[in-house]
Order: sequence, then C-alpha cells, then structure tokens
Amino acid sequence: MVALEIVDSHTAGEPTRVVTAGGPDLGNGPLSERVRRWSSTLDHYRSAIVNEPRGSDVLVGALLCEPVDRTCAAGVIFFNNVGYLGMCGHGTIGVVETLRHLGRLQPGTIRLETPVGVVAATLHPDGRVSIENVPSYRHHADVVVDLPVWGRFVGDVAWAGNWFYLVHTGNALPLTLPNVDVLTDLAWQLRQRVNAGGFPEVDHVELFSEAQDPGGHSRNFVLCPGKAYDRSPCGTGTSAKLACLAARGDLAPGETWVQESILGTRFEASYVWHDHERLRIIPTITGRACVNAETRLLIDERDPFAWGIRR
Ligand code: PYC
Repeated sequence: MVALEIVDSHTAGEPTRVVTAGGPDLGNGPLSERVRRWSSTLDHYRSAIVNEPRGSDVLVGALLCEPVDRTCAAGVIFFNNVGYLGMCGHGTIGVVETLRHLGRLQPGTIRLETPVGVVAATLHPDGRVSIENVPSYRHHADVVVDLPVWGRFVGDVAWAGNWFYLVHTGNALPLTLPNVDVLTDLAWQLRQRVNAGGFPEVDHVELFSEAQDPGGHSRNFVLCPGKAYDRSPCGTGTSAKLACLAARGDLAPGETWVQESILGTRFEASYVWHDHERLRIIPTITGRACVNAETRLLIDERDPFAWGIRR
C-alpha cells in the first residue's frame, strides 16, 4: 500500500493538490531532469494523484521536493490530468497558502524552485499571496488562425512559464459559464491550428473579452493542456497577457492590471522590465487561496484504478 499526504486548496476557484509526503522518489538532480524521470518511469503517480477516481480533470498537483538551489525554501513540480507544467501561478499561491496552513510559513517572502526557474512568493499579513514569475515575453505577435465556421482570429504567442496563444474574442461570445462547452471547442480548435501552423509548443489558449465587473481590465477563459478550463484568471496566463501588453506599450511598468476569470474571480498583476531591449518582463500576480482538505491518498494494488483512470 502506498500512502501520500496531501493538502487541497483552491485559488480563485481553481484547485491545487499539494503532495507534502509520500510522492515518487525522483532523485536530487535539476528539477527539469526530475520531471523527465517522473514522466518516463513513474508517470502512474501523477495519474493516481490528480486523475479520477481520486481527482478530476481540473485538478493541478504540486509535488514539494528538495530544491537544488539552497536559497529556495522548496522545489515544486506542477502536474495535471495529462502531464507536467513548467510553472503554475494559481498553484504557487495554493502552495504558499498550504505551507501557511501547515504552520511552515509566516508572512514574508520565500523563493521556490520550479522546473523553469526560481519564483519569489510573498505571503502578506492579510493572507493574499504575490508571486514574482519567471521572465516572460511575447514570442510572436499577430499570429493569424482561420477556422471553419468561426472565421479569422489574430493573437499572440507568449511564454510565461507555460506557452500560450492569446486572442481577444470580444463580447460577442460572452466568457461565462453557460458558454463553457462552446468556448472549450473554440479554444481547442485554435490550439490545434496554432500547433500545426508553426507553434507546436503552445498548450494553453487564452480568450479575452472586456471585463464584466467594475474595476476589472479584462475577462479571460483559459483552456489548459488536458482540455479543462482554468477557474481562476490563470497566473501564468495573466503573466503572458502582461508580456503582450508590455510589448505593445499598452501597459506601463508598475501599473496594475486586474484580470477577471470566467467565474469573475480576480488576480491583480503588474510587471517590471527584466530586459527592456528584448521586451522581457518579470510579472507579479496577486491572489488568494483557501485550504479545503487535508488527507491521505491510499494506493492499493488490488484496486483496478489504483493508479487513476488514464487517458
Ligand atoms: O495559474 O498558471 C496558472 C495555471 C496554469 C494552468 C492552470 N493554472
């Protein structure tokens, strides 16, 4: 019998399952190497933790591990229903709230090592968490996608710890829960076309409209790699949005951007230049997570779905 200690939380509606003990032994090499090892030989652990029957398509897992960089409080590897994420903004906020819940963290700033670089996370005295993401940039502007029935879309490809195709779809198709099926279908078609059109690395699609609530700057719908949509405004997605705004000169450094999710939950975001000449930014995303479960997952080899239902 394998037992894993976990803490569940949600950040602005999007769930995170932090594995605090009992996860796979990935050695102590660079985190990117540990991900390769996990995905090639121990992937069943990923599926057991986040997939049904213990989890669901929307759940993002976070494995806490020893960092290589000793200035970091911990290493963290994020994963989902189909694979592994470079970084995860809502997940990092969930990790910080989890560490606070476990009594391992006081207000202040820590560094966390991820497979794509070190991020800083600040727990504020009021419980909000700000994360300073990895350097982010617009990779390609004005990528045109023509879809049957839908017509033409023009969007940007950007990196912010994950790869995104970002496109303003306007208010004609409201980014609201009753439209989730059609939004998912549209975003999936866009992803396939963008992948086929020279950007095979893009695995997140982010649709934008005007904000629906006062004080918001934009609303988004983010489709994740395993076809689940992000209930939060997506930390890396908001970072990618800032990189595109910065590259266009549409948002100044230090200016606050309020990003609404499809649920209407919000992240506040801003950036500083990392490399002005190359239009690379360091985004900061602020949000709040709530812990909602603390338990042990049991993996019994006699269970036909011990290692999860895998696609
Ligand atoms: O918040 O960065 C994020 C994220 C990525 C996928 C789901 N959430």
